Amino acid sequence: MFRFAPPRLVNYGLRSCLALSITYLLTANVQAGILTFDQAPNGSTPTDNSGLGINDAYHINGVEVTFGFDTIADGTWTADTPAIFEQVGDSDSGNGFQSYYAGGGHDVARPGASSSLGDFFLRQPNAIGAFPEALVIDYDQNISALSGEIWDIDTGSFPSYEQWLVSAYTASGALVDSTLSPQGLRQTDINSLDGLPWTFSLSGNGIRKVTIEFVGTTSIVGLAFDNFNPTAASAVPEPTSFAILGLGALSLVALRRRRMGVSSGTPQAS
Ligand SMILES: [Ca+2]
Ligand SMILES: [Ca+2]
Ligand SMILES: [Ca+2]
Ligand SMILES: [Ca+2]
Repeated sequence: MFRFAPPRLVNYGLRSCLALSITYLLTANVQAGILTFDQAPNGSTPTDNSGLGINDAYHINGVEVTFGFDTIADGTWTADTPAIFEQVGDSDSGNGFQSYYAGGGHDVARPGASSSLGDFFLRQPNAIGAFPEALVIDYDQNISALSGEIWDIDTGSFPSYEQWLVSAYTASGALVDSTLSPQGLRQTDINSLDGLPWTFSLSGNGIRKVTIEFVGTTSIVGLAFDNFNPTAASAVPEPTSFAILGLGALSLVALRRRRMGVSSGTPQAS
């Protein structure tokens, strides 16, 4: 014989389910945070070709993170010049890259690109040409992983090429991890990264600073930086996992209800 469980037990089950859902949503929100640069740190829409103040921190994934270019060759990675918000698809002379496969304009993803530039990305402070020392990314606390995208690593002056070195350091300047991009191919080469992202990821203990240095050979250089996950997490549950989690919680409630019905209403064999 089946009996409804007392309301208190049902409430407990629903509360557990709700708590699990809220925990999931909070966790997913934290893990999935990505800086698209489609908004300034204060939430406003950036202005094309304007600077991101070197002390204007984005607050994301529980950390504060700032961006700026190091132009002074003094042996220290110190941001001294603002990175620039570049508007995707605008036609002025301030831009981040040439979009050969998107029709020859600037700052537009190649049709079919798996990632999106959205409305804005960050670029170098000067026009396309000689590159500063590095883009420097500073954290207010230690983190253990990060990922991001550098777009359009190619070259308009083959056999010279664009290439980037991304490095992570501790607060005391010890190298934690680094990764080297591919060398840029002719942008007319279908296998080049013209209008496409190269995704990097770094991990290790005590990361407090990240640098992106130009290590290529061409003198016609632009950096297009976007979709930065400052504290990349490896295990972001999929919506299907959430559905399974929800089903599991509901099954638990049903099981408890059934047990309650059995123990209180049906004689047990012994
Ligand atoms: Ca963007
Ligand atoms: Ca310096
Ligand atoms: Ca522009
Ligand atoms: Ca290009």
